Amino acid sequence: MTPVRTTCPYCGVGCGVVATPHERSGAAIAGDHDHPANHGRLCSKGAALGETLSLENRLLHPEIDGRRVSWERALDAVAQGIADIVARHGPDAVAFYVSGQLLTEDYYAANKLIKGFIGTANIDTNSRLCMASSVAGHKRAFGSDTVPGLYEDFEAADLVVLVGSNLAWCHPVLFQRLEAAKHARPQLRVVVIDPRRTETCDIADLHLALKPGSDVALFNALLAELDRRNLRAASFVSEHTHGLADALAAARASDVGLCGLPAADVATFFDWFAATEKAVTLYSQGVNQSSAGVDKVNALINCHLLTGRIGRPGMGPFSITGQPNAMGGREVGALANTLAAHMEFAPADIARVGRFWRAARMATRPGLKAVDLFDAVGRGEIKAVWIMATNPVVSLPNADSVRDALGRCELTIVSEVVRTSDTVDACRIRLPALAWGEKNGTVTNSERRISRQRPFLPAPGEARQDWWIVAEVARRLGHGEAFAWRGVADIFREHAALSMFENDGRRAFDIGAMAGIDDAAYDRLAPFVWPAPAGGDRGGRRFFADGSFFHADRRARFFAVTPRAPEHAPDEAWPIRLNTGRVRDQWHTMTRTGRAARLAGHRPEPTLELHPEDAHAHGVADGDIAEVSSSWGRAVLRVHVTDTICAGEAFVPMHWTAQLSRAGRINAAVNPAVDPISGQPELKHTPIAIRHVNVAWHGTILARRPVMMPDLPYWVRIKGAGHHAWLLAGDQPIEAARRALSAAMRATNPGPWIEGQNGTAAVIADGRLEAVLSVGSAHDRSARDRLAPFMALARLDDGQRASLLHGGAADDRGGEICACFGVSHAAVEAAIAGGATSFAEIGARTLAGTNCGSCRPEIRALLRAARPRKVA
Ligand SMILES: Nc1nc2c(c(=O)[nH]1)N[C@H]1C(S)=C(S)[C@@H](COP(=O)(O)OP(=O)(O)OC[C@H]3O[C@@H](n4cnc5c(=O)[nH]c(N)nc54)[C@H](O)[C@@H]3O)O[C@H]1N2
Ligand SMILES: Nc1nc2c(c(=O)[nH]1)N[C@H]1C(S)=C(S)[C@@H](COP(=O)(O)OP(=O)(O)OC[C@H]3O[C@@H](n4cnc5c(=O)[nH]c(N)nc54)[C@H](O)[C@@H]3O)O[C@H]1N2
Ligand code: SF4
Ligand SMILES: [Mo]
Repeated sequence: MTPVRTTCPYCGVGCGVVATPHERSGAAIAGDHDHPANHGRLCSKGAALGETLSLENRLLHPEIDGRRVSWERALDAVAQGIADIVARHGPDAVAFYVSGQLLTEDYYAANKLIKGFIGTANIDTNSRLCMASSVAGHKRAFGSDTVPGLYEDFEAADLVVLVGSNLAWCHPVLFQRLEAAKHARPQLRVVVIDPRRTETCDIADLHLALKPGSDVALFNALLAELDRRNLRAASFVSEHTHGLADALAAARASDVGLCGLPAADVATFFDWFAATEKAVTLYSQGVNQSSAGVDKVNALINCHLLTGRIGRPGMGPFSITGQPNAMGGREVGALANTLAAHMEFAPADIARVGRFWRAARMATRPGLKAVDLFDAVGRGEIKAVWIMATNPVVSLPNADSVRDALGRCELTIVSEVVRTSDTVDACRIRLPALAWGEKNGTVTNSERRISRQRPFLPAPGEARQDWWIVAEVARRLGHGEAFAWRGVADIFREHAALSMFENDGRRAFDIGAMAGIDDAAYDRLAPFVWPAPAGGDRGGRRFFADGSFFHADRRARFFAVTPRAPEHAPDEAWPIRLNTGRVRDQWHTMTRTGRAARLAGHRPEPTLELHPEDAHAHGVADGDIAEVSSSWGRAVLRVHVTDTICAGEAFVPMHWTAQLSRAGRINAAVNPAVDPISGQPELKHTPIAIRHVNVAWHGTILARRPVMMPDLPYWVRIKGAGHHAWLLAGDQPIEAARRALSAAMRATNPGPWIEGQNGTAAVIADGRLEAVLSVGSAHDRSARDRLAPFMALARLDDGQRASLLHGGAADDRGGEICACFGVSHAAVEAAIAGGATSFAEIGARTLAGTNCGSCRPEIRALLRAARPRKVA
């Protein structure tokens, strides 16, 4: 089959992928050497894309109330339901909740329907949880939501400051580019500003583990210090900016002591920043997901404006985006408070967009932002909600209230690729969408580069692309003409035409050059960076080097910002600060990465990371089960004790859902405080209490077919190669538990139950291992690794059967490090003990780190630990 060039559906790096399909639901995946974002590299998640394409748990037909219906019926029900609610309660009783994982064309269609034809701006996107503070900060400073720089600026810089970014795990290919640049030019310094010592710190020359939420105080102090040292770019500031005096006064008044950092480290950071013209400040969710998120953004932009370090090679503030099309969503204006093509809810813009769309009923004011939107659903003010390509029952804060709100809502519609998810399960009308590899369109990455996602697999079942579903509903609502696109190229041209419509250089986003391309050119479209105005230069330029900003007077704004503590402070009842985020090999709510067995080894469970002092104080040890609770809800997790976080703080990954765990869905406990300007939730900071959960036993199950877990305080389901695995723990007596688990396992994996030694028992039918259980009073981390090879055998011979049932515990391999080749910590450590001193030698002995490279930071940490003074 012919290889197809497309773009990775995960992070905002936007790597080019070459996919070569080999069967209905399979493809060989490689990095695209010609794509400027990755030059052929892929991280562990990208490299495993081929394993996520199966049709298992795909939603393949429309459903109403759990029953399969025709598209006609489903679309009629959606359209009639919306029309009816608008007639009875007005357009504001309808809402869409969409996603940065929609393609630009899908996104454009959804936004056009609700804002131009249903007549409400009650559409928000999961970018509210992700980029809203950056958007607002950009607009305050620049007058437009514009990322000034390009990826090559990291490579050209002499100082890269990473603020609230775990780049090594969340944008691994950019991390690798930065690492390579640092290797080539050792004078390139890296500073990491993060309360946790993450894998990203591995290449850092300095790590500032500041107090959570204190970034404004740090950047205020930097601003004051830069000014004190006369580093003001005098003519740039006087000719192209406003507001420095106020910003400086606020900066001088704020106290860097709030950051709780060693004075010498702060001084080093300031010295480096002061001395380095080519400085990039890259920032992510440690900045955005905060009740002071917008102020954090402006605090760091202030420093770049003061020094005039913006828009030139190797310098500038750089907001790195999370989702593959977070930027596309901003371009089509799908946030509740923006209009399409970088326009706002100003009367002239409303009229302009309405004119361009020939809108039947144009929204005239901003709609509700995500957290408020679901509150309004809960209060019954919003009576119809249509969710597309996002899983809010897992990803919104105070998530149980989101689920309850959906349960009470009159009309709940979800467009999804999976048949079951925490959100799908809560919605009545389910519409099957095309997934990555099937859908067709464009995405924009963090450096404003627009790339094609191209289909390489046939559409499965009755699934249709999101834009088509929207257009069919629009047609039924009587707006067929405005949605009469024949395909995605039509939508892209319309989007491009709107970007240049009455623009005259007033709006940064202009891809007018694309308004007239034909279908063939769209199909061939090579990745390009905007702006790309009609007839203009399409060189993919940076913004703002010339000092021309997008406020009416063309000047940038300094913002006076004052440190503000997170909205909810820890107290006696909730003494620990909960921070949340990501792990290397999982993507969000795991509906796709959770299908790949090779991505399950690195972090198989939802963990609560705790500092040793706090673990001790709470009577919990590594491997124990603990409950996290807050004013909002609770979760139950596996304890991991580590000194990578500070005392008083805890970290839990956001990924686990009710599908994959008993109670690992951490957002049930996360507070719904938001930034007052951006409405972005404070996902990095919730006061919590921790309680040791007493369990009598720990167990591991591997089974060919899914097992319905009995009621237990803790279980987590893990994808294995050709089987499912569960890690569990319970409080009933161990013998009672064995009986209950045996019954549950045999219900779906029938066959004789055979008891072995050391707590092992198995279902073996016709010589094949169908399911196996291992239980004991202690947590046995190695059980899954010991049992998995037996599941891979077609038949057990006598020796294999004896070693399965009577073998002792295996050595603990310390968890997996390399996802591509399944290499454990223990194997890498053995290679180091055997004399390997470099990546190359470890790779030669174990293969670890020789494919995608995502595990290199962890390998290097082991090398460092073995030879403290020698850096790999
Ligand atoms: N593997 C993987 N990669 C992903 C994703 C994924 O799900 N999995 N998701 C993608 C998406 S949508 C996004 S938005 C990005 C997110 O990418 P990142 O923002 O890099 O990831 P996070 O882990 O959410 O948070 C980053 C860091 O912020 C730190 N932090 C917490 N509080 C503060 C604070 O007050 N100040 C500072 N300075 N730092 C703080 C946390 O300790 C954490 O290490 O990742 C993208 N890439
Ligand atoms: N505690 C905590 N919570 C967080 C965060 C955090 O750091 N901490 N981060 C927040 C951030 S930055 C983000 S971006 C969000 C992400 O949170 P979500 O957007 O809720 O997470 P995903 O799992 O990516 O959800 C995407 C859904 O769309 C489906 N899907 C995939 N492709 C398509 C398609 O083409 N069409 C349709 N219709 N459906 C599709 C997938 O199956 C999946 O169910 O989580 C936020 N929540
Ligand atoms: S860094 Fe990884 S997840 Fe991000 S786009 Fe590239 S391959 Fe995909
Ligand atoms: Mo995100």
